[in-house]
Amino acid sequence: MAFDNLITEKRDGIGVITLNRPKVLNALNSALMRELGEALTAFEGDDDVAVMVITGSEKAFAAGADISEMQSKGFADVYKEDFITSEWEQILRCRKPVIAAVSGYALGGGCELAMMCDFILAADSAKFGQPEIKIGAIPGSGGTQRLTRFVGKSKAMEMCLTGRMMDADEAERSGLVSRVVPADQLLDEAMKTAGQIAGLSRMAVSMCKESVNRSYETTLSEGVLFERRVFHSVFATEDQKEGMAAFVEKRAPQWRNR
Ligand code: CO8
Repeated sequence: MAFDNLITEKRDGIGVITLNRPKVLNALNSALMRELGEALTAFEGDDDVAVMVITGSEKAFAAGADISEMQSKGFADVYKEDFITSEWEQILRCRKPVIAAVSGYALGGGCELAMMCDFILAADSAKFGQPEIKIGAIPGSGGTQRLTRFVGKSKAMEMCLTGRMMDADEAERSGLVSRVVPADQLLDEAMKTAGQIAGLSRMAVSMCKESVNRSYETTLSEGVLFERRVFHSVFATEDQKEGMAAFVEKRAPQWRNR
């Protein structure tokens, strides 16, 4: 796959997508987001890929939606093209896990993009924020909603109302990121974590992802019921038979992804 604004690579069952507009700190313009959607769709349909990693540069994961591209749009333009939902949310349609590996700035749409991934691994240099308020706007792709669920109302409200950035330690303390690693080890750590997941049953991984995500959409009792039904369903898979047999026989499982 050749793109103008991304670099993609496939390695050991992992599809890596590197946002690549370094001159503008990976500002997310519509061309980049269209390409990101295409790359995710291609990896999603590729049997050689089990897990995806989205990353940026050392200085920026992404410094937000491209302000130069947005500045002259009017209400009718953004309303008619339903600016930002469809293309930008392609990531939410992936059934394979998607990991965000964030170094440097993840601001505005960059922070929102990271939060749409299944989890965020952060370099110690990472800085998260929703600074749209400083340019007379508000977050437009889930920032007010997802950030609030990650870090709670008080912190999310302060960040969205002031536009202040959160460093990697605060992000880890607040539950926004799963782990912080030294900047020079970020991609290696992301690949290692992705590799662990890629070595598991794809059926189980996908069903597990679906169950965790359900917790965001429903009540606790409905979510637990959903989980139990999915848990029951794993007993219909060959991988559950294989995984449990391998444990009992003290050998490595041979996943069939069925
Ligand atoms: N859009 C366009 N260009 C940008 C952006 C951006 N978001 N961010 C940085 N750039 C450009 C700069 O204009 C500059 O270009 P040039 O060299 O031609 O002048 C270049 O990148 C380097 O930037 P700086 O010189 O400013 O670098 P600094 O290290 O001094 O500062 C900052 C880095 C703090 C990140 C600063 O660039 C900044 O504040 N950027 C804007 C951050 C921002 O406001 N982001 C929110 C944008 S609005 C948004 O995201 C709405 C989300 C809607 C939904 C999206 C769905 C996913």
